[in-house]
Amino acid sequence: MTKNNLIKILVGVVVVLVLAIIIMLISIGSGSLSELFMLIRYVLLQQIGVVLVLAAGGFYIIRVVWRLHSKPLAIALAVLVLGGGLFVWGNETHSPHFAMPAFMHTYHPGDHRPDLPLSNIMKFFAAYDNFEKVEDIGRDPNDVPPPLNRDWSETVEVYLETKEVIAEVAPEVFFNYWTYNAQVPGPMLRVREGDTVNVTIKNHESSLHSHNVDLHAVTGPGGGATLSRVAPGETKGFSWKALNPGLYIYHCATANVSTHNSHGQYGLILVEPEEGLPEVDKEFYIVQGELYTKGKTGKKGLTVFDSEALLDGIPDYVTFNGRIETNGEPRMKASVGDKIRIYVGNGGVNLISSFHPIGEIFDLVYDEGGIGSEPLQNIQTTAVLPGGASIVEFTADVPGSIILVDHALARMNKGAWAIIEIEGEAQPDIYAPIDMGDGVEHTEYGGH
Ligand SMILES: [Cu+2]
Repeated sequence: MTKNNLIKILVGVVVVLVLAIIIMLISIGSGSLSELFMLIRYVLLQQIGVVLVLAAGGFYIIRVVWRLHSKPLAIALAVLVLGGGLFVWGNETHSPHFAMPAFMHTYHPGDHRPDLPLSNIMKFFAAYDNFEKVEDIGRDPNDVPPPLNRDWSETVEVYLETKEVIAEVAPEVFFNYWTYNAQVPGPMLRVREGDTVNVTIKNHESSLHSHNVDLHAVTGPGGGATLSRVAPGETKGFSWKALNPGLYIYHCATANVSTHNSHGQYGLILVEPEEGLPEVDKEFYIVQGELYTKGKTGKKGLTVFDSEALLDGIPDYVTFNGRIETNGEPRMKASVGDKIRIYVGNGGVNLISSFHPIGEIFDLVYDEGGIGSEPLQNIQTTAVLPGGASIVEFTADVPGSIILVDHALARMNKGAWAIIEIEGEAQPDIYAPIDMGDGVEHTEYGGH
């Protein structure tokens, strides 16, 4: 084989690859071609890079053997490649079906693996035009239903639509979220102890997967999951009675459960006690969640779900309400003197949240969302367990920003924070700089 022939082969491989990509993009539809190219250009560049490296490596080996006319060297190289291949192959567990990633084995009940079959990835690109592109996936933390203020039981209708959408985790970082009602978390639900709740769940026609709902407030098998599994386009309903007051997570419980949850399928339901909760000035709704994506945190374009990172419990993003809070206008606002209540949940699936308000103290914590127990008082940080919740309350005493965080603080870098802006008069008897007489205003108190 001459040098020219090898170069021709190399060029041929690249041309075929580029043509295949162009044909794939055209088959998806010209309307979304540029948008899709923008989303997957980093992945394409990476794949082209891999092909170039393999082709150049092959060229190098053949060239060396060709030049030296040495049979023993050719045999040694072949043995090296074969031995290396066996070493890698022998140390991996092997996929029972053709899936991404290929080398993974797990023990989920029913043998439902957390990864996605390669055929689903093909289906995803073929159905790309059908997915709703959601402008803002992060549910507004102000989106809290008002207190019920009634002393009788009712039948409450709840409507959930499961929908797979595309939205930004952070600027220019896109993810294929699976949602309830096209936002993360799903809507906050509010019923009263003793109410009968009729849940209607519809799976949008554009979904590629079945979904369902398991509400931790439900007394009954699967928390509703056994009665609510819906295939794409299907609608089902079930009825349950709210026996226990408290704040509860709901989430998708379709196998593989951890895969569905870590695509964004979770929310909170508050079952008010018969007598209601004490009145406050502001109520907010926050659910912490984790996203597992291929590549490093902040990799731009369409990021693909990473089931190995899920099993290892190392998310690339830890979010308060589905996406990274931008550095723009804070979405939560209150005034000095306001009594604030936050309904906090943890959609998981792996991390325990150490929920903490920087620059405040929780006056009350309904630990683990347990209404009926005596609330804890004067708490700095409270644990919010995966599949668990907490109700925290405090009075905003001074103006300024309160940053809510998961105090496992490395997670702030992955997005686990949100700001409540407190407006109002300064309260120097509570918090003030000290005049050191040097004309410099000393405002650096350090830490929190
Ligand atoms: Cu689901």
